[in-house]
Amino acid sequence: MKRYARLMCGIVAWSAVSTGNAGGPGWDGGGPYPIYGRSAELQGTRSVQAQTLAAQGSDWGSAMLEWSIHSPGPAQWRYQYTFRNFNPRSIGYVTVDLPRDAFFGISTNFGWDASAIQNVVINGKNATQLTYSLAGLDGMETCVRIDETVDANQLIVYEFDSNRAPEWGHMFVRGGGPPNDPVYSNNASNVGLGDESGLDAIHYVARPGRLIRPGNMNCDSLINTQDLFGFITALTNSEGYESIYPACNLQNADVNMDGLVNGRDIQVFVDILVAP
Ligand SMILES: [Ca+2]
Ligand SMILES: [Ca+2]
Repeated sequence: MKRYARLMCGIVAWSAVSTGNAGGPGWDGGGPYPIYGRSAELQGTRSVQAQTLAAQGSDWGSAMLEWSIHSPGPAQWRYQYTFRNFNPRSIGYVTVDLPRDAFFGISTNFGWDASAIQNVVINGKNATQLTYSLAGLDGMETCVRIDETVDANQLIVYEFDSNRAPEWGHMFVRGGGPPNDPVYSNNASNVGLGDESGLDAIHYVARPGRLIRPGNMNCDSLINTQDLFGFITALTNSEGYESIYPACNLQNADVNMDGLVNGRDIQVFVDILVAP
């Protein structure tokens, strides 16, 4: 629980606004995609790239995404995203790129962790996640269609609960006109999912991250001797661990739950393997 407490103490008012690609911790701006999988700030803002809006025939030049995340209890997070300065109905879809471990199976027969995004509310009204897909930079995407017109302040507020703490990832926004607009009314799986080339991506957004499951170092469904190598690597070379297991969570090595990954976890890890 110390880890949880520390997370809550880490709330900072943080703002990083830029045009074009927004930077973030660990990203030097090089390459097409930033680095993901690091703990993200619980509050922050991002500008939305103007090119996207121009391409969609709308005016998103000053559009802004703002997020605020709080944790009502252990392993519970409420995510709130506020879109500002969008014209009414100019957002057709919002897509969240989720980590690989939110997705199970193979492409033709898959499932997902329904607890990763649930209890979806848009502008105070219950909404439904429309589609999941094995896509995205981190493994899968989930999409919601924005049926609500914006309120008097031209805000769109997208909220949901998740079993996952925030990590850096990205979201996609897609334009949409009136209901008979072919872009807006088309199938979400065709138009709602993100364009990885980045014109409609908002980089370095705090979004639900990887599940924490202490002791499971290789991200399969088991905790067993197959996790030994990952555990040792996590303790001795954390960067090496993250490059070998990019979809896994280094914090899974914190098996004694004291918030640290170090030698104090070894005996507990051995105990778990002997009596899982
Ligand atoms: Ca495992
Ligand atoms: Ca520990």
